[in-house]
Formats: sequence, C-alpha cells, structure tokens
Amino acid sequence: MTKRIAVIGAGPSGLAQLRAFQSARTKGLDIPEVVCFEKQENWGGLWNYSWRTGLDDYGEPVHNGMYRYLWSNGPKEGLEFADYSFEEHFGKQIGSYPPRAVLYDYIEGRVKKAGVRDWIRFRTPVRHVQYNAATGNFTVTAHDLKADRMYAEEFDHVVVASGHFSTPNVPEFPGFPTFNGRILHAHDFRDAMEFKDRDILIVGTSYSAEDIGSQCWKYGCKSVTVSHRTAAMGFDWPANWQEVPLLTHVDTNTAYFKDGTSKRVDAIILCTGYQHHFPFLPDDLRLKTRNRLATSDLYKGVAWVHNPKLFFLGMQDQWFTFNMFDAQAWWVRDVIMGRIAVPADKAERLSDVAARVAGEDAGSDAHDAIHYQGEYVKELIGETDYPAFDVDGACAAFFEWKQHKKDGIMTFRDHAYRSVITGTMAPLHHTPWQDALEDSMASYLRS
Ligand code: FAD
Ligand code: NA7
Repeated sequence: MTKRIAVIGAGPSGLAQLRAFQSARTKGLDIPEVVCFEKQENWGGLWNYSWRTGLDDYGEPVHNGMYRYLWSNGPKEGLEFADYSFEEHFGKQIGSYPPRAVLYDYIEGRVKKAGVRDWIRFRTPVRHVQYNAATGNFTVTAHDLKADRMYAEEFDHVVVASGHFSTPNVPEFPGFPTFNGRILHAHDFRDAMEFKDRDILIVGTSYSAEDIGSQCWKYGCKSVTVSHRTAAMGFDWPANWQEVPLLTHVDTNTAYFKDGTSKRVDAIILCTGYQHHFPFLPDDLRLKTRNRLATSDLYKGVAWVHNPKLFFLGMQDQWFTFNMFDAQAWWVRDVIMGRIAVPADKAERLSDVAARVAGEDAGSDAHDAIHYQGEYVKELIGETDYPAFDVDGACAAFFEWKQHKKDGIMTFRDHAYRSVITGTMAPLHHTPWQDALEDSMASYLRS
C-alpha cells in the first residue's frame, strides 16, 4: 500500500492506532506507511510521568498532568486491552486499581511486543496541518526539536491523538492576584506531600477534585475544602473535609463562598478541567467541542464530519479509556484500508452526530452514561476484527465501582473485580489504599 498516515501523539490513543495497523500486518494485510509524531521523549502520553510543570527543556508546554501516588481512578477491568490481558503482561492476575507506573508498564508492554517503536518520531511536535484541496492530501509540518529543524511531509490521512486533558481550563476569581498562598491548576499538581499540614481549597467536583483532595488527605493535609459550582460531590467524606458552594473571592489568606461562609486556606487547587486545544490545526480542521460523550462534529465519534480523511481518537469524556481507544483505532484503520465506508453525503454524517448527541442527552445519570459509552464501544468493535469482549461485564464493573465509592470514598480501591478478558478474579491488594503510601510497581506487584 502506498498510502501514508500521520498519527499525532503516542499516548494510549496513538499507540492503539499503531497496534491496530501492526495487527492487520500480522494477518498478512498490506498496510500503509504509518508515521507517528510525538512531542515527548517517550511514549505513554499522560501515563509518562514528568516532574516538570510549565514548559519543558525545549520550551514546549509540559503535556503530563499525572502526579505521584496516582492510582487508577476506576477498575482496570473496565479498560483492559482485549488483545493483551493484564495476566499476559504480568504473568499473573493483579489488583484492580494499579498505580500509574503499573499501568504505564502495561501500556508499554503491548506496543513493545508489537514492535512499533520505530514508527514514532520522538521529540517531534506537529506544528501545523493543512489540507490540500487540489491533491486531496495533507501537509504536516513538524519540528524535530533535537535537530532544531522544521520540515513538512505529505500524508493521505491524519489521525489526531494528542489528548484533551492537558491544556488546563483556569478560571480567575477576584482577589487571586494578591492571595499569599499558592494557586495552581490540577495539571501542575505533582506531590501531595507539598500540602502536608496545610489547609487546602479545591475548586471543582469531578475526578481531579475528588482524587487530588483524597491524595492530600491521605498524605496528611490539615483540611480539605471543596467548592462547587453546580453540585456537591456528596460522598461520606472524612471529618476534616467539607463541601461548600462556589468561591466568590479571596483576600490574602481567606476564601469566601456564595453562602456567606469563609475559610482560611494555605493553597488553592483549581480542579476545573481541561480544554480541547489543537494549536496545530487550522480553522477548517479544528475540533471544537465540550468535554462530553458525544462530541461535536465527529462521525462515529472519530471521523471529522467536514473532511473524513481526518480522524480524532479519544476526544470523548471517558468512562471507557484504553479499550475504547482501541475500538476507535481499529475502526479508523479499517476506513483507511477501505474495509469500512464513511458516507459520502455530509448530511448523513451530520445526522450521525446529531443522533449521538440526542442519545447522550436522553440519559439522566452516570449509569446511563456508562451504558451509553459501552454501547458505543460495542458498535465500533462489531464492525472490525478487534477481539470481541464482554462490554456489558466491563459496564458491570463500573456500576459496582460507583456503588463502592458511595459506600466508602476512601476504601473503594480496596475492592476487586473479575476480568472480562480472561474471566479471572483480581486478588485483593495486600494493603488498603489508605495505608499504602508507596506507589512503586515493585510494591504493588508484591503478593
Ligand atoms: P494522552 O495520554 O494525553 O496522550 C497524547 C499524546 O500526544 C502525548 O504523548 C503528547 O505528548 C502528544 N502530543 C500532544 N500534542 C502533540 C503535538 N502537537 N505533536 C506531537 N505530539 C503531541 N484514565 C484511566 O483510564 N484511568 C485513570 O486512572 C486515569 N487517570 C487520569 C488522571 C489524570 C490526572 C488525567 C489528566 C487523565 C487520566 N485518565 C485516566 C484519562 C487519560 O486521558 C487516558 O487514560 C489516556 O491517557 C488518554 O490517552 P490519549 O492518547 O488520548 O491522550
Ligand atoms: P472535568 O471532569 O472536566 O471536571 C471539571 C470540573 O471543574 C467540574 O466539576 C466543573 O464544574 C468544574 N469547573 C469548571 N470550570 C469551573 C469554574 N469556572 N468554576 C468552578 N468550577 C468549574 O475535569 P477533571 O480534571 O476533574 O477530570 C478530567 C480527567 O482527568 C478525567 O478523565 C480523570 O480521569 C482525570 P461543573 O460541574 O461544570 O459545574
């Protein structure tokens, strides 16, 4: 095949795309040339931990927003690769909430086995993508940071897998310029020990708020105050944790809330989410969407409605992660290889998007949302040769997880679930999460 494909990003989504093509090759199919551009020194995307914040050694925005002591925030049984089980990788079944380093190792294991590392140009951010109407292809301009050389190459398709939890959404509240403590976004949070014995204020109520607050609590902060814009999280929090309405303003050391209450705080952590940010895409190719399950302008959640030679992976809000990226990558591969047809009629593509948005909007709670995304994963898998797996079983693990969080927000990680890939039950981890202060792989894998 003479086609050339550019994949932007070597995180879990981009790596899924490489594995999808390599898998077709092992089945004897003629695959296109795949070039993956990755701005970091290594693969793994957000799972590739960096102590750096702000700009990196080349002046590039630091992509990573993961922090020390991060353990999976959902059960691994909901994200397991159908073609590469945890048991295959670790030689045994492991606990259900692995720390970051363990999941990184797992992600890496599959692509090492696939032998696709030399498809990736590391330290090479993509600066610009342009569609050439006359030739029907794309020009991708990249920057080889090590050689400090910009160059342009042509590709038949572009797959954007640059992630959307890396460019922070940073609101400002009155008084911030003169607050005497530290103000940071979750993207720049690295080590909970920094907040030991401190009173912290968290703004936001989603995963980052819950998990960063829990980390700080676990590693000995004095108190956690969480401010919500829409609704409190409502878990049964420890005694030194309170939920309050939205922050109105701060002075040098005190935060004031909408209900008239106030709290003296040492630091403010903005867990206020992220922006879909594609500085390398021009207006006619740039995805603009809210963080939701049914994104704007993506046919089947992946093909750019306005030019379906361009694809986006992993742009949805995520219950399912690695296995959903796989489902998307296998589907995109099959479109590129001519095994699946995207409707030529734009109206048909737009009506697919509208139906997905309506489907998501018809749901009313997290249960519906999990089910909705599970059905999406099933739909894509059903159209490719990605190994079929029990998606409903993965949804069931998510439903149990939600209940376990209601039962005990600091103990939900002390549960175990059954793999929907191998059918094996995960062991209970040797130490309750609350007491497990060490997050290394060696410590987690110890029986
Ligand atoms: P990313 O992992 O963000 O990877 C994108 C890659 O693209 C990066 O390597 C980046 O360097 C590269 N890139 C970006 N721009 C360019 C460019 N212009 N040129 C070249 N390369 C570029 N998911 C879970 O399943 N479980 C969890 O416990 C979990 N915890 C999370 C905790 C945090 C703090 C965050 C932020 C996310 C978490 N997630 C979790 C969700 C996470 O989004 C996915 O697990 C996964 O990392 C998404 O993969 P991705 O490849 O789509 O994006
Ligand atoms: P999310 O899930 O996008 O959540 C963002 C949160 O920030 C949410 O609670 C929002 O409240 C809140 N928010 C956003 N803007 C504001 C302002 N201006 N004021 C107050 N509150 C605000 O991001 P997360 O970082 O938690 O999670 C992203 C990923 O990282 C996720 O996949 C995890 O696995 C880790 P709202 O409910 O909209 O009122």
